[in-house]
Amino acid sequence: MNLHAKPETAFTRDDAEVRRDWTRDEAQAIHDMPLMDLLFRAQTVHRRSFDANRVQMSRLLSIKTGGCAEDCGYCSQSAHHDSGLKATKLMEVERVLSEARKAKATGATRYCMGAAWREPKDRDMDTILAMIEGVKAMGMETCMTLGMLSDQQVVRLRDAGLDYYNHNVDTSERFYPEVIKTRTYAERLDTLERVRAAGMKVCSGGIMGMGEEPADRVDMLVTLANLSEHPESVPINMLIAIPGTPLENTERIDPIAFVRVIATARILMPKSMVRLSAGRSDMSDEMQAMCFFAGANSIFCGDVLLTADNPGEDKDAILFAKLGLKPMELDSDETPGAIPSPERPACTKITSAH
Ligand code: SAM
Ligand code: DTB
Ligand code: SF4
Repeated sequence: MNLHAKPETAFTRDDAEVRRDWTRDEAQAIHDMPLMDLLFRAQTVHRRSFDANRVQMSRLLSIKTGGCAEDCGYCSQSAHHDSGLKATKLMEVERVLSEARKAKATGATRYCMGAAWREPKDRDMDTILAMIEGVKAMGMETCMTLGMLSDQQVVRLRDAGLDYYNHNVDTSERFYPEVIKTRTYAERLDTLERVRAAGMKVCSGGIMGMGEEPADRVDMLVTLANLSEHPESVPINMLIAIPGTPLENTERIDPIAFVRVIATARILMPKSMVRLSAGRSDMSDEMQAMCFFAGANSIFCGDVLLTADNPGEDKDAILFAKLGLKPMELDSDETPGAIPSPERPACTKITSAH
């Protein structure tokens, strides 16, 4: 037996290409590879396009919380579930800008504003546009997630300078109706195409651990990888099981199964930012380190996501120091918009922790 043999399955010619013709069998075979081969291949793909020690930092703000008409089974903000969350009105522009200023001071390079809407009402659009213009003027990238959009709304958001629109497919087409009944998968894809056609960058991913099968995770990634262009940003969330929602008692996804999804996303979409999104508060340092090794290169920083907990600056600073990770800065060639700055911590008060 040759102990030094290279695992043939770990290398393919195609890994340098951005492909949009993945078959589900190919993707499933990648997902199911021996873990060491999968991680090695994902890391190899990752290093072709990115500095493997840099992580992009985004910050979230809920600009309109709760009372949402949709029935997404995971969500604390749906009016269909009793999560105990207090609904709020759309935030005032000045308050959003003051939060954005703080986020920038802690190093976030992208500011993501989320509203618990099925779709925005036209009467709210002027306020939304003022938020985009204000955040952009601070020199951060802007991202919004407002639900479905009409053609007219897409154009107004783009003209105000919105860089990214987040709209997740969430899971496979097959599993989707088990989680959400008030809108269809096709409606979700329509909005994504509308955003893309208007020339904005797309942020789209999903949630792992909602009771789906591994095949559903693969199908979701194939859907994203075969869109007309790959989403520039692919958030992979781990379900935060929220009391009062239909998914509150769902069994947690196995950490290695989650890492497989990250690695498969990296290989299928080699030039996209893969964001290790919701659920980090329930992940060990080791699990997060494996996710970064598998090709995740973006996180949400700060101690709150939209309504749920996130590790916060101090914990992330310690993790980054342990792993030797550094935040990405804007205006780099490294990503759709980020190069490393040598020393500056992002969203972090870097402490030395070994
Ligand atoms: N209402 C908009 C929409 O649904 O597109 C925007 C906000 S929504 C909260 C954004 C995304 O957050 C969802 O698509 C889902 O993927 C993720 N999310 C929401 N609740 C979550 C939870 N409990 N755990 C993990 N991810 C969650
Ligand atoms: C995404 O995929 N994850 C973020 C962002 N897009 C908008 C939201 C996570 C929400 C987690 C649950 C909460 O905070 O309520
Ligand atoms: Fe509403 Fe978005 Fe929550 Fe669904 S995920 S209930 S659309 S806020």
